[in-house]
Amino acid sequence: MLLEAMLHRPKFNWAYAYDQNTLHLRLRVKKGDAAAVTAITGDKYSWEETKAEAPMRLLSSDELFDYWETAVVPPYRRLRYAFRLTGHGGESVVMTEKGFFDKVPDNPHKDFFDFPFLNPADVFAPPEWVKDAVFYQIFPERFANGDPDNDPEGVLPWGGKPTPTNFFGGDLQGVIDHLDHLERLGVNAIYFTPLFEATTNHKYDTEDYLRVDRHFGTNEKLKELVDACHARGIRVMLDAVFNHAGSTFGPFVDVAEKGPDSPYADWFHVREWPIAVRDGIPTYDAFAFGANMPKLNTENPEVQRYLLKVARYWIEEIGIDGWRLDVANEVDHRFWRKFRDTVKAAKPDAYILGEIWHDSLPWLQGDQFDAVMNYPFTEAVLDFFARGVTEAETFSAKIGAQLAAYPQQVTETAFNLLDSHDTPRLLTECGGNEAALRLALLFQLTYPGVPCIYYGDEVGMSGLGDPDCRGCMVWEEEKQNAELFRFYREAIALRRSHPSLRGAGFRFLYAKGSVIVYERSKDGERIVIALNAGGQAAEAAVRLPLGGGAGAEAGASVTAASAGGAAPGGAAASGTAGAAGSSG
Ligand code: ARE
Ligand code: CA
Repeated sequence: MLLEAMLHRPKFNWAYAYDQNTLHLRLRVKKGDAAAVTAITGDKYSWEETKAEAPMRLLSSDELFDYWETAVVPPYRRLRYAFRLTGHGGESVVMTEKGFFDKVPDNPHKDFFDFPFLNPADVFAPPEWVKDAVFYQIFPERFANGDPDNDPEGVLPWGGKPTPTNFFGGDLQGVIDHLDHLERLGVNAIYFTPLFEATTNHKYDTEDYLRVDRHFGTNEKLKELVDACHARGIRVMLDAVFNHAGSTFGPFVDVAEKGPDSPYADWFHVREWPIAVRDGIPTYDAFAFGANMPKLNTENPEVQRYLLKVARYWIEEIGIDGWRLDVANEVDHRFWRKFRDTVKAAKPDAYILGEIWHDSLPWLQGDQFDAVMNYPFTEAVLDFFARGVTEAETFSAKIGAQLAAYPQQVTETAFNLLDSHDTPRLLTECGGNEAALRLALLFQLTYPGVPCIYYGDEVGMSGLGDPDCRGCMVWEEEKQNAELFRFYREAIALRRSHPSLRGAGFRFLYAKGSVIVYERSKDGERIVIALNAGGQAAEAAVRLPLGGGAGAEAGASVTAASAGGAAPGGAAASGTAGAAGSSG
């Protein structure tokens, strides 16, 4: 076995509290190296009386490594531990914090890893409701125009081509008018991109954090919308743009006018006075190099007080259920810790979702965010199902790496999207191939985490990246893809009616060429799903795990239609075992 490949560190995704009693231990080993792994555990203050061994199971694999995992309930909430690995030839090695041993060292727990104490305050506990949520993302300027009286000047007829600067008059009344559509689709949570007063059509340049944009409605209108949503069991999450303000934000206007003498001079990061833009680069920090988006100094206590008041206001006065944090990774961690404490004090089960496109573990330790927008998931799914640039082996490796990279709680509440207002639409990524879209959607809706559907995808809208993906919602029935809508509705209903499709229990049974077969399980319910992303029908021989007896299996052959044809290339077998048939 390759010792250099073995990795473990206490805390992070390797040894963490899953709940108030349970620790999860994980170990990385070279792929295929270990035949069995055991955790040797005990309490540091009563080693002899408490020592025990726990077999580990294979959690997932990526291209290079296997990840082994076990759950342990320590008798006194403390754990000393090491790992015994056995190779396929029967050779074995013990891995401790101090290195590798041929056998368990004489004074074992001195050299072992230490999880000092399972303190409930440190347990990362994302809101429970999120695990059962299916989100729907709305870009308010483009969803529906319910009130022509509040339209901005120069508003264009609904359905025109979106540009970075044009307006079509969408508003909150339009959303209220179409809640039936959301309910029919089966979603139970909305994510709104920014709603507050701002100059642009996307509203990421906030002018007033305490007022709904006049072209969208009023604070009272938002309250009416939130209440109407709650009455239907739909939760509401808003976008918090706290990394930067807009250049028309009062304090920034003051700074631009008065320079260093402004009482708000320290609210921003001015590198050089006066406020100006030289060769396209502002003299102050901004989002990217956008002069209209000055970065806020979230280390300044006054700025903190102001933004935390904003965070509380929309929860306490308007009743929202969560915050999506824009450009979350460019804001300091200390601010986000205060933000979390404030938000959770106002509403303990509020969902805090950071916008981070890259590895996000530092923000997902329980003291900052509940989840991040899972763009690595997006990329893996699109490459396999939509763009056809990866094979099943690579896809399963990418997903396997993601499962191992985070604590299980993170997997359970990750925000899994296939597109957004910042990316091309799913159908466009699929090159217009609706069967491929259906497969990607099925995977999204049968995967652990929180799926989010971007408005309009369900009726067949397409679009390239920003701004093309921000088209006006298609409401004329004859222009909607009714069959696709039915498929979305059924896929969402399928997820919502099977707990195993929402839980963390996920493993690949097969991944070769264009075919994946995976098992979803929870509390005795098991569902096996086979998807074929290829252009031709394919067959796969799979060992299906049986319920009950350990290791019991049954052979099965799966035939999956191709994604190239009219029929989606999926097949599913549910129950404890048995052959998976073709759904055609
Ligand atoms: C405008 C134009 C664009 C143009 C851009 C260039 O519309 O056509 O390309 O300016 O400056 C908002 C608006 C955008 C607007 C932008 C700037 O919605 O329409 O673009 O403001 O005025 C990175 C960030 C991530 C950010 C994306 C866009 O890390 O935080 O870029 N996303 C949020 C919102 C956006 C919003 C802003 C931030 C600003 O969701 O809608 O833009 O408030 C890789 C990188 C990522 C990168 C990602 C996308 O994967 O790893 O870091 O995200 O690509 O580019
Ligand atoms: Ca309007």
